[in-house]
Amino acid sequence: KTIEEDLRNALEQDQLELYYQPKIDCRTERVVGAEALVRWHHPDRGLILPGEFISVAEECGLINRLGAWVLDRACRQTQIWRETTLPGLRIAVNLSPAQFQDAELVTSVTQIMDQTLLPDGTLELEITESILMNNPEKAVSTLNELKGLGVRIAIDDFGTGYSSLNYLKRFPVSSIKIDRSFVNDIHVDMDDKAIVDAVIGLGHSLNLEVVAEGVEEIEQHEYLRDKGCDFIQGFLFAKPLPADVFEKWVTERH
Ligand code: G
Ligand code: G
Ligand code: MN
Ligand code: NA
Repeated sequence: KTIEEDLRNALEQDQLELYYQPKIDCRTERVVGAEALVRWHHPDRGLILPGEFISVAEECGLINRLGAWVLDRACRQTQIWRETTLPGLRIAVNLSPAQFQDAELVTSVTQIMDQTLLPDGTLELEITESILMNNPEKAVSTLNELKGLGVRIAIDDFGTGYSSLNYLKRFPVSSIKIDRSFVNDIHVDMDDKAIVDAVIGLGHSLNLEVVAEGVEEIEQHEYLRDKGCDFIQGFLFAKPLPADVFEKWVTERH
């Protein structure tokens, strides 16, 4: 059987699971939210990471179903957490380019927001720079519709794309996530320092929240905190965790 057939089954047979990576306030070190990251429990092959199957889902037209499942699951879980153990929690969900272009996206986000009643600003969708460049006019209108639903937009992997900076002005974006390739050597490499300093300054002067990804060392956290970065994610704090483990991790930490 091909991975494509297997993936069809996965959706029907409940083999997908969301893991959650904490997003931490750089200054107070409190957990403010989570990024949902999909995992596949393959009956024969065990745990498969999204790097191996998101592109397959895109190619075989399953990405919209998969993405709708992720969005629905992440928002329902967040609603439950907010009402029980984790009040105020925010949730970020990754969108692939095909999902962003799907005419049904705004409709399905509207439905989920109606069903879960998540307050404005609770749901954040992470998109990459390339999504905005394919069809900028369409992208602006989609983003404005999402913004009207109280959804925040983050630019993921910021700095790795080809686009000009002017889209930060034109598109209704609320945060940027500095790609982890810039964060890796931040405490030792002068060029990476310069890039990260500039991105934090740029983000703040445009009133955007700045998030740094891939923080693994205390020195990286300290550098980012001293430069005024708002939020951080990374293995220094936690890997992406299954829902029950995430909940326990956050409640024991606070
Ligand atoms: O979880 P991991 O670090 O292995 O994620 C690898 C990549 O897969 C990341 O770029 C992430 O954005 C992407 N990814 C994870 N979950 C999802 C998802 O639910 N939808 C989409 N479109 N991409 C995802
Ligand atoms: O592209 P995106 O930002 O959505 O990717 C998220 C991916 O980054 C997840 O697969 C997650 O496992 C990974 N990740 C998260 N924190 C770290 C980290 O500190 N170091 C490394 N190497 N990967 C990380
Ligand atoms: Mn992401
Ligand atoms: Na990223």
